[in-house]
Amino acid sequence: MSLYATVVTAMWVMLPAYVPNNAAVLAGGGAPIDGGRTLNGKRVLGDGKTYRGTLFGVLAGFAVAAALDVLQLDATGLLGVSVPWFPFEAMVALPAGAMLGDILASFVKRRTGRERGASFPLLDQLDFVVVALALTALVDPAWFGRYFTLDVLLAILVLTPLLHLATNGIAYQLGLKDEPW
Ligand code: CTP
Ligand code: K
Ligand code: MG
Repeated sequence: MSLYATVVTAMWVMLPAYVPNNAAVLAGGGAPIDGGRTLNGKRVLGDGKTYRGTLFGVLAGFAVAAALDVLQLDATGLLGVSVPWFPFEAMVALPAGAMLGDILASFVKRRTGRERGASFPLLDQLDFVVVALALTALVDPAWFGRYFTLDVLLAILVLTPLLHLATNGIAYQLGLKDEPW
């Protein structure tokens, strides 16, 4: 695959996992998932992980995957790259895995003494990617193997932190997010 095709495939296939974090920021507020409970004196997850944000994030990622499926044939012609078509399993696993990864990262942050909103370089930028990929590989290994080739995985690992920092920086500038990470 050319570098162009690799990058286009990587971004297309990851969009349903990229959108949930940003959608959750817009929908945040409401009851925290941990119900305010603590573990060794620290919140289990913290007020930054809510039912509303999680549900909205997963639904937004699902909707994006569905929309991309509608555009798939046109995009393939327009971009000159045979972009992936998302099966139902991937439409759920990519956004649900992304939200789960973000939640697990907050668990790790609280256990390591970081307050809500504190940054944890690399974990912040890759938590959602790792779990989104793992869950997708679990529910549809054949589809995963077809599109997540080694070059695509490498492009995802390099481009995701940059994209994540850029979108969060924009959300911070717009006043939607409290911190730029
Ligand atoms: N959010 C949410 N539910 C989620 C994830 C995010 O409601 N599952 C919302 C919250 O309003 C959160 C905001 O999106 O404050 C930003 O998300 P994030 O940066 O992941 O949370 P933080 O507040 O920074 O908390 P943490 O330190 O636990 O990451
Ligand atoms: K986060
Ligand atoms: Mg944060």
